Amino acid sequence: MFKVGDVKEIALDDGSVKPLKMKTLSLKPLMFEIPNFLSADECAHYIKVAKEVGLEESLTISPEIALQRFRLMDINQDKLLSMEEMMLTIQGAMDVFLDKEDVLKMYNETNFDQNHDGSINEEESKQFTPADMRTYVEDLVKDSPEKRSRYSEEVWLTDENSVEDTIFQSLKERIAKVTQLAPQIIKRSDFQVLKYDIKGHYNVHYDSSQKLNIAKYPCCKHRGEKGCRYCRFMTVMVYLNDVEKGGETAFIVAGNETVDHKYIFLNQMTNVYKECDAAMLKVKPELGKMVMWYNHLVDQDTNWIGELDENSLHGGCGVTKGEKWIGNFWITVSDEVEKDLDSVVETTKDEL
Ligand SMILES: [Ca+2]
Ligand SMILES: [Ca+2]
Repeated sequence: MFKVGDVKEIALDDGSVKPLKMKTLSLKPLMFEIPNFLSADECAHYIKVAKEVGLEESLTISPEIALQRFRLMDINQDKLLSMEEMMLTIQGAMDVFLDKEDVLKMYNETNFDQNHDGSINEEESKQFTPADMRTYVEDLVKDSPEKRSRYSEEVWLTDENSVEDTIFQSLKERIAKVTQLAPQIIKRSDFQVLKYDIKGHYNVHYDSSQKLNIAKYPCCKHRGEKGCRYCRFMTVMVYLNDVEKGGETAFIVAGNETVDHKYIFLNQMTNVYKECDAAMLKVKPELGKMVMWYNHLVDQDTNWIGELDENSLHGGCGVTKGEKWIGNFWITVSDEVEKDLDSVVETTKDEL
């Protein structure tokens, strides 16, 4: 069994002199770190390739969807929207995290709060539509990207643009070795390189989907299919540089017995840009270091991907000095458990 703080040595059969040292960071979610998983040259390689292929701004929610899911969050049902309720309304619809000063400024600049009492009544809410609010908020985040749920640039490195890349192919073998998963599973997973500038961050989220949504989303998404859910059994993240300040990966409920989503939402705990220090577990970026964790529990019957591990909720804290580069390997499995398991059994045989 694993114990937090334990270090296990993993010898690589690729001619490396030193074995890797895998340390257990958490049991909920099950999570490990391996320093020097990539060499400085390998890190530089991925940054160079990412720049060559070209990074694009990471997308957040589209304006159309923001309007579709717009709900006034009158949580105490007094038919008045308080300042906090307005903050949650904008967060819920637009993935933008305003503070009280921002809301007050919006009221002042738009005459939304006509009677100037700091809250919005039914009459006032009719004058200022969700579309008006969206336009205002979109303008605001242009100058204040730290208020968005996510601020980064990204590029996918796939077999199509990197099949000739022997460094990339050997990384996959190394990942197969440390995760003890079949190379076939690693091979069909996606690798993404991300760059965070100053104020770059990613508020708290899950990397995978709940399995209980299986009726609504019956298939496992592998790049872009519509109507499927994410089946990212594990996340393997590598830090490609040393960050001067900030940019920790924060697991806000690691090790907690229960995860109270309502409490987390109402207290804006998902905003790691502001609340990074409150996280239960923080991993500092370090050139070449890898962290990996299970996004899902293991199903007792199939011994394979089970329900989402609610403790895997995490985010990337704000970069306050320098820039941050990471690579994310999302280990995606399928609903064809037998097929996935067959390939694992084959690997295990090889090792015997
Ligand atoms: Ca209210
Ligand atoms: Ca008012």
